[in-house]
Amino acid sequence: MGAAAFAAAPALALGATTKGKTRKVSVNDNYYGPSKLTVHVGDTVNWVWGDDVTDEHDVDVKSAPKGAKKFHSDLLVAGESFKRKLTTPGTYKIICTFHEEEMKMTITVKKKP
Ligand SMILES: [Cu+2]
Repeated sequence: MGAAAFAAAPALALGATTKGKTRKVSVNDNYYGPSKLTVHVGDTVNWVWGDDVTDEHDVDVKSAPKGAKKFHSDLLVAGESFKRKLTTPGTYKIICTFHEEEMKMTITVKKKP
């Protein structure tokens, strides 16, 4: 048991010091999946428009943490994608400008442990 714990430690330390992860969000006809996402500073969010999407959608930051730059994708269609690295901790509220009432998501960016 002592040996197993010892062997696992270096792998964990390596993971914590390497660059951020990429987290996928699917863009669908009038919803993002998931609608709530928690990531860490330095992670990249990659929005991917599904192959069966029939309408245009975008990714628009409605509110961002203090000091963070807002961003806005083009209106994209099936098979396209858009990514952003999030470097400021806090809460990002994202909407699709075409379907603002129903199509929104929240991303919480946490400081690295
Ligand atoms: Cu939309």
